[in-house]
Amino acid sequence: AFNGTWKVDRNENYDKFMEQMGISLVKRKLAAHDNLKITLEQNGDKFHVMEISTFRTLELDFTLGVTFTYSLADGTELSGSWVMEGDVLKGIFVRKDNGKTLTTVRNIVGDELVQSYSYEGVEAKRIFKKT
Ligand code: MYR
Repeated sequence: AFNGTWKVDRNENYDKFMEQMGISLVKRKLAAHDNLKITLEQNGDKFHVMEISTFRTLELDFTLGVTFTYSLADGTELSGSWVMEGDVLKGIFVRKDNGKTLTTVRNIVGDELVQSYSYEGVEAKRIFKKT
């Protein structure tokens, strides 16, 4: 169900979320219009991800339940993993610089992919449409 290429359509509370993450105003303004496109390819418990935005192009592989490192566009490193709960992907990641936890969920709602983020009490969503 997650397979395909997803292009960000809209954000909810994303600026506040990034602010909580400690991201500067200038970077937040750029990130709000990053034209993020994510391609997901699932094979069993393995995923291949391609991420394209105005910041960068990046490919990575992860396996459900297996910890990996992911760097945000500003260089902040996260370590964590995704698990599947029912039809929902749940990610728990820890920032390497301060040890604080970022949780994220990917959920298919209708024909959209909804990715929710939570960090230090602030929640946001990015909603993607299939291309
Ligand atoms: C992937 O499955 O796409 C790779 C792993 C993603 C890890 C969690 C992403 C959190 C991104 C937070 C972005 C907010 C920037 C302040």
